[in-house]
Amino acid sequence: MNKKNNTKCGFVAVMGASNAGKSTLINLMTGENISIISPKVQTTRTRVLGIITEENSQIIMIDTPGIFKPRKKLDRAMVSAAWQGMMDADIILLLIDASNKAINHDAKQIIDRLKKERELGDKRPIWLAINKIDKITPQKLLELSAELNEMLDFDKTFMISALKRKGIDDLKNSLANELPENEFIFDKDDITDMPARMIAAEITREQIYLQLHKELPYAITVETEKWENFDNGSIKISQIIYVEKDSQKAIILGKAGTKIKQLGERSRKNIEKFMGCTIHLKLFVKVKENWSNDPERYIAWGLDPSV
Ligand SMILES: Nc1nc2c(ncn2[C@@H]2O[C@H](COP(=O)(O)OP(=O)(O)OP(=O)(O)O)[C@@H](O)[C@H]2O)c(=O)[nH]1
Ligand SMILES: [Mg+2]
Repeated sequence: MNKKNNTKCGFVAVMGASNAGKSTLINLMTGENISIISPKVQTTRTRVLGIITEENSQIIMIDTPGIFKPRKKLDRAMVSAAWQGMMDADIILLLIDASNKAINHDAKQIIDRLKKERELGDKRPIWLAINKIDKITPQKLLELSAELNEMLDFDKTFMISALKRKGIDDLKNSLANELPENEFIFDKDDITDMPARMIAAEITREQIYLQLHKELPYAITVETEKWENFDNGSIKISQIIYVEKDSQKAIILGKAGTKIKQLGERSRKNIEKFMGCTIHLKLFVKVKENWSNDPERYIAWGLDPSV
């Protein structure tokens, strides 16, 4: 009798405080920039899947918004999406930023919640990955690892640098081994379930995070309004940047429209890299005072407006 090749497939939720490097890790593992990255906190706003398919295994990484103390409605929806990601996973991977002076409050909150889940009988593996090891000494790293393992008895501990690509193969192989035996859920060529028009909007939002200062990135959201494919293979994309006030619109436009031009050029180049074709990108700025309370904006992003 012919034995069928057993395949393994499952979800890994990457949890962590804002800025721990969750999106950097997932992009590195999938080999594509599917989740946007910035040095600012609260970059990821919704659940993003990164799919890694190798011969017999399909690891579906769930990139989650960082956990932080929510103040506004959007914050609550983001944090809720992160916990939902955790509930959906077969393996929970907690990412800790080793470059922080001490284990921060948000990381402690996550550890407390995971501990509670375990006490309630949750048997799923909880793994620890200490990230940004390029920024600390081996001595400090060992101390941090011991401290974290004292707080929660992690099933496995990894020491990695997502930026410098250290320790990633070991983590990936271990995840693939631990996954349950299942048929593949996604096609082997899929890298994410996020529609291209949403990724294109995220790429523009990434530029806003990178090029505009202070609180402004938190006052905007970007949506792709139109997407036209042409016979010559190029794509015309129109996007709306929603802001809350006229003064914010003025900052995004810049003097004589210089800022929005710069944003549009960088975003276009990155969308071209991602899509592998010529992109014509048009950006519009709209003032919508209450966009962060508008259920439509949440639904567009797969967030729950009712939390
Ligand atoms: N030095 C160093 N920096 C890193 C490493 N991994 C990520 N970073 C940086 O940390 C910052 C935050 O990275 P992100 O991947 O956006 O972090 P995140 O956890 O997804 O953040 P949120 O989406 O805001 O929750 C970026 O500036 C990254 O370049 C690492 O291993 N070493
Ligand atoms: Mg992120």
